[in-house]
Amino acid sequence: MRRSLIAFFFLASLHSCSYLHSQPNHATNPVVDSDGDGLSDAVEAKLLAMFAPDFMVSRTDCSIAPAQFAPALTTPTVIADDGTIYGQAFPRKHHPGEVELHYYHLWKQDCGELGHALDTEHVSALIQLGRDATAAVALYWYASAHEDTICDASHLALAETIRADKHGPTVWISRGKHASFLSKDLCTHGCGGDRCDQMELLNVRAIVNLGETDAPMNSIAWLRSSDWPLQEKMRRSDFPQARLALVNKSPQTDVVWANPSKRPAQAAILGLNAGIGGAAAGARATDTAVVVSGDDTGSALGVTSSRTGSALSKTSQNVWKALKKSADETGRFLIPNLN
Ligand SMILES: [Ca+2]
Repeated sequence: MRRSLIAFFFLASLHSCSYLHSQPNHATNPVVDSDGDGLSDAVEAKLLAMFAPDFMVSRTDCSIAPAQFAPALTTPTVIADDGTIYGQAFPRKHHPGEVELHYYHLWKQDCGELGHALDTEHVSALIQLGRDATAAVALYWYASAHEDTICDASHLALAETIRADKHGPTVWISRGKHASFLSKDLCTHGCGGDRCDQMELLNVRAIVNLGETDAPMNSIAWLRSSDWPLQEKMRRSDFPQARLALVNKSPQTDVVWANPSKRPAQAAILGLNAGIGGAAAGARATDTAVVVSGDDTGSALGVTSSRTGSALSKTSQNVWKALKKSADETGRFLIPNLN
């Protein structure tokens, strides 16, 4: 699938003479930039195909697969649970030559604890452009997991660390909750309820470019719907400088938490007094989510402390139940917007 997509978009991009251009849609400019962000449609398509992750999903997921939504409707409406991935590509502000790619897996429903209709999840990459499309490399990868909640276990790493600088990484999507993980082992180290079992490679039907929120592509009318937080996720960078600094100051083997400040609160919920943040990292700083082993394990990452991870896994099974119990007793949810 990936090879056929790459071949298609490579041919399409042959007509593009540059990545960035200053006069989009000018009558004399043959390069089309439908969403007006300065990056041609052909280059956006090529980059999205080139770095498309391999998504691992559970064959027992009650929502089946990332869904395709009816483009012309302003309310997100599922056509089919058919493995559609939606992409976004835009230049990184104030960093010429860098592009951010977002890969959204959008689901009919979150069917884990505290489930809800629709589920808006994604992973993203920061790309360094080269002199031509084939020379582009990924610098960092980010995976969202319960983003914007107290259970936020989102994380990021150098692309080289997870061996995904020339192509996409393997991404593990937890069953029912659809949190994204750059390591299968990390799946159970979030904030409860995440399981990555009975996994299989998602057969991606297509990668559909969303464009930008003010200039959708492919006739999509639901980008700004208030039924889900997609607009918010599309409008922000996943790679602010402070977050990249967390990676850059850590050992090159480490995957780090994107929001380490939330880990103490999660530890309290889990009843773990001693730093959930270092769950898989032994004595490493609490910024570290997992340490990639030095042996040749490919994209199946190893961890340095399976003993600690196992203990946390058992504990986390009760987290969603505890949160729900709290909500039942206090009349309000501790986490207002579960992703
Ligand atoms: Ca764009």
